[in-house]
Order: sequence, then structure tokens, then C-alpha cells
Amino acid sequence: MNQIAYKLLLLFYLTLFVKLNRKRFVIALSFGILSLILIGNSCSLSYGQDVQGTKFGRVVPKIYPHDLKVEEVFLGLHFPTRMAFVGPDDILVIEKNNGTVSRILNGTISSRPILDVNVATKMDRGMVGIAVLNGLNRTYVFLYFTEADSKDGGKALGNMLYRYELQNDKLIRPKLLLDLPATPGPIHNGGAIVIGPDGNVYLSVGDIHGSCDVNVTRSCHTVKTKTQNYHNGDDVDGRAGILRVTPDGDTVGSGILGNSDPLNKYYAYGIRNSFGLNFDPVTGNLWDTENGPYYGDEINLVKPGFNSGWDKVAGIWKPNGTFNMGGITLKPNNLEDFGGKGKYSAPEFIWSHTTGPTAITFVNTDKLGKQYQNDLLVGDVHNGRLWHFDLNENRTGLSLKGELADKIANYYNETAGIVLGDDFGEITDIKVGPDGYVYVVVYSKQYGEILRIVPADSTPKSPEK
Ligand SMILES: [Ca+2]
Ligand SMILES: [Ca+2]
Ligand SMILES: [Ca+2]
Repeated sequence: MNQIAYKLLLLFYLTLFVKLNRKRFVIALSFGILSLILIGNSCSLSYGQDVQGTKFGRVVPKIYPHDLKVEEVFLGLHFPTRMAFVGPDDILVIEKNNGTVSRILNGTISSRPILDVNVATKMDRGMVGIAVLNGLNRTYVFLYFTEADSKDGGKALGNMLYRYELQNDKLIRPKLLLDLPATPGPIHNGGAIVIGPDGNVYLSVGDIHGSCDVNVTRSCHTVKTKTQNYHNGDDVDGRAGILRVTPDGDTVGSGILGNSDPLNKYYAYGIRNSFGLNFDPVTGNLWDTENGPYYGDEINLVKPGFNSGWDKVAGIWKPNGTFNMGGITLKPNNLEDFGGKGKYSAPEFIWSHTTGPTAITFVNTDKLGKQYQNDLLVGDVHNGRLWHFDLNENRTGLSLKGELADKIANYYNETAGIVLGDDFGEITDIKVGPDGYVYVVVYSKQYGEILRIVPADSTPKSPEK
């Protein structure tokens, strides 16, 4: 039961108190307290136990298909943002404001973090990105965080992409791969990291609030660069794009949009903010999620040189000031194209009202059943929803029917057919584990957790002794 439910219950009893006589009210209250105790007792869970409908004081996720269920993997993280698998039942998880990496092995967390760095913590700042690259002789761990000068919560030095090596339960030999702007901030830092089928490292970085409107946000300091589609804008500085580097931090080839640094590291641009990146396991195409300003959240197919159009378009609408939806602009013609190398394309899916999409992943396994294999899952932070999409035949778009055939979720209820689950809280990551099941990170101060989606008929997994 969450806080809202508690408040509703309190309101209910206050109303009863006013309406009933004292004796009847005491009877009703006793019944209520008893029911609360019963619900409360069902909250104790162990690793692998089915959590549907049994949780207390935290999210009670619902999953709609009868052939799937949700299990608890780990509860009690502090603002967890993402996870990465080192091996089966071996998960690295990061906590935003602590600047930590912890290891959860067979459901048990390391007694202390395997890495703890100083991070700035305001809004989107903090430890926000992780990816693992298992090599023959070593395991690389890529981390993206807002490095702070002296302590957690300190002054932001920059948004850094580091490479560490995992050895004997420690992250060692940090190598700074990218030193990116953290100002004006403190929002739109991005943070999705994915290793491509080409073995390179892809990182989403938002506009770091550089496209803010000084007329609306008083403290805002505008930074207008070419990757935000300002023709005569400032030089490119690493913001508003998807960056690609080798595992050593070098440029791949001669660059897609140009050969000057850091433009040569852009795989895509015109991105306001993105919390989700992943490669289609069938085609090798990159997909992303993007966050619009209260409207125009997106799912995009990201070809090399992709321009998402920000800040000249969000969804299919021309921004009107910072927060308002302007007119429809299907082919915006005033975009920066870096000498014809950049190419705008409209989203493959749009939420007209913001849902705050985050992680995007492909179910590259048949462990949940053939009917989910290679389908697309997206999580969000505003509605606690797990979205489920089929791709079209050649996998260049989504297979959308009825009212969704226009590629736009115009109304909340229009989306019933593409919602796999509800009430997950704030989903910040979704990964398919080495066991083929789908893992979900829920962001919360006290009840941060990792959940796992498995077939409904599978037996709960016990922790290894
Ligand atoms: Ca720290
Ligand atoms: Ca776009
Ligand atoms: Ca529609």
C-alpha cells in the first residue's frame, strides 16, 4: 500500500467519524486496523518470491498477461538508477546520490560498495550510467557520473564517462574517456550507456538544460550549440546527442558528422534528453527514448547521423516557449545538418502527454515465451508503466493498430493494448539478464529495488547457499 492509499484510508475514517455514532465508529476503526495489520504482515519477502499484490509501503506492480509474473530480486536501494550484469545472478547496481557501485550476487548485496566516488546530486546529476563489457581476460565497467569536487553533493566538475576494470570485487584503473559539460544543468544529463554490436560504447547526453528559455526559467543560462540545431550556434561541446567511442575512448573511424573533436564522436544529435538506448538484436539498429517538455515524448529509430530535431521540434510539434506545444511541423526545415551529413527523421512513436520514458530494451530471448521474443519494452517514470511494442516486419518501425496507427498516444486510454504492466513506480532501467528474464530497476529513496519478470508457471528461485 502506498502513501496515497494511506491518505485515502485516513480520509475515509475521518468521514466515518463525522457520520457515525461513537460506538459504530470504534467498530469500523478496529476492523480497519486489523486489515492494515494483515496487509502489513504480507510484506516480508525473500529473494525470488512472487511479489504481486503482497507488498507494503512500496510499489505493487501489476503485470497484465496471465503468462507472466513479477518477482523481487533485491529491495532497499537508495535512488538506484541502473544496473548491469557481470554474470548470472551477478548484478552491478548504481545509486545516484551516493555515487556508488554495489554488487548483488545471488540476491545478497556486497557489504560495502565496490566503488564510491564523489558526485554532484542536484536533480539529474549523480551516478547515472553503467555498462559492462566482458572481454577474454578482463571485465570493463563503464560509468557515467557528474563528478564533484570534494564530497557527494559538492560542486559539479563535469559529466564524466570513465572506464574501470573489475578485479577481485573492486573497480580499479579508472580511465577518463569523456569529460562533458555539466552546465547550466542540473537536468537533461542523459546517462544511458550501451555496448554496440560493433563493440563500441554508446552514451546518451541531453542538452544539460542548455536550451532553456530565459523568459520562463529565471536562473537559466542558455547554451545554444549546433547539436541543438542552432545554425549559427556555439561550437559543439558534447551535449544533445548520442556519443560513440571505442572502449579506449577513441573516435570510431573519422566521425559521422565531421572530423573535429568532439563532433567526430556524435552518432546522433538534436536530442533534448534520453534515458534509454538499445540495439535491436535482429537488425543491429539503434533505438532510443527521448523526453519532451511536458509533451512530445518519443521512441526513435537512430540511424548513424540521426537528428532528432530538438530544439526546433519535440514529437511533431514546434516548441512554443519552454513548455507549450506549438504547431505541427512534420518536416522542420530550419535544422543544422552539418553539411548534409545529419538527417532528421520523425519519431516512430510519440506520447503527446508526457509519460517520462526511460529504459528501452529488446527481449532477445524466448525465456518469457516465443510471443515476447525480440519485442521492445520501455519503462517510464511518470505513470509507472512497462510498455510493450511489436516491431513491423522489416523492424524499421513499430507495429501499431487502431487509434495508435498514427504513431501517437493522444490519450491515456488509447494505450491499453501496449501496456504490459502498471504501478511499477519510477522505472529507471530494464535489462535482460543472462538467465533470459527481464529485470527492472525501480527508483525510490527507501524502496529502491530490482524486480524480475518471469513466466507465471516458473518456480521461485532460491538464493544459492
Ligand atoms: Ca560517494
Ligand atoms: Ca525528435
Ligand atoms: Ca493516436
